[in-house]
Amino acid sequence: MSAMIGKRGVHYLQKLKSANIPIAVIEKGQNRVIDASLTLIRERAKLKGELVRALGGAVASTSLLGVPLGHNSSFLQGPAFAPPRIREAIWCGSTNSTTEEGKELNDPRVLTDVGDVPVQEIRDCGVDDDRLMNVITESVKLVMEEDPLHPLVLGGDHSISFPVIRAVSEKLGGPVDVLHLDAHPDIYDAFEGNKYSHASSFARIMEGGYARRLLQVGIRSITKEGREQGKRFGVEQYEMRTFSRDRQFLENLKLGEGVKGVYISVDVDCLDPAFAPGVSHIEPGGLSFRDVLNILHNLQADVVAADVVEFNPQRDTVDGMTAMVAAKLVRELTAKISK
Ligand SMILES: [Mn+2]
Repeated sequence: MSAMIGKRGVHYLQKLKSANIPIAVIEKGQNRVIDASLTLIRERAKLKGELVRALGGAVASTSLLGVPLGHNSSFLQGPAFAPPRIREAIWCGSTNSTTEEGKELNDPRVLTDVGDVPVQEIRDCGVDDDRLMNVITESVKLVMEEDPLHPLVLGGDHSISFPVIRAVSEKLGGPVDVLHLDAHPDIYDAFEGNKYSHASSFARIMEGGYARRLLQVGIRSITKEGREQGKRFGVEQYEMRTFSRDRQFLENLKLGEGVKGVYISVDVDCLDPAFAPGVSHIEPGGLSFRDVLNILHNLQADVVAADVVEFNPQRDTVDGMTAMVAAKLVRELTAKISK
């Protein structure tokens, strides 16, 4: 057990316990840290909500929320360091602030940022993943509370899509359709004994009834269990080996009719590593960046929220190519959400 905790990163619960601090004192402290964390997100979301409402005219406005969590990864933990790198690349002077279809990102009615959920501080005081996932869900709901803000979450590893999609579904009062771009189906019942693993998030989402349809696109690393779980939950899995055949359909999707909206989850490793080498699980044979943009640009849907996950800065090229790729995904998703 301690070896597993070590592998999942800095976690001080064992240390706190061995220091003979009474459990009641630890719990009281944890509650106060969680309260402070939620206050931070609530107040930042209120600030950005007031700003957007003061400017007027926005029906839906994208707001970035960073979730720097990497300890539910099965291989490397670098995605915890992604949010600041993505933000930096969004505003990189080498490009301009206009999306391909003409949205202005420097207009706060299009894009604001409510900062990061303080994942490290929450874990440092020994909070377990059940509660951490609840804090992430509550944080997303706090952003959605500030109409017209819509969350675009910066991961972090893919484990965060479960608490985020749970929040979106619960807040909207019903399931959403989910478009999931990934090399992997992330639908193991549990991975290495961890039900919150980044390889299990979509099992939790389907069990919870948070998604009506789940379309997985870009799949090219899938086991027998991945296919069986896909069948069990009625997942529409589109594998890369048949992409040339499926392309016409996938580049003209219409989703979300009869449900509360559409959620898009983009694992950066959906892309071929030639386009995005800075990921933990390099899997050749993936989508081109233009394939992904065609799917997103032509999608007919009310996109209510999204995430971009699994960018690992520790594996990026020295000139930060994958950071720019992740940032452009965020930019184009912002355009898709904002109205
Ligand atoms: Mn993946």
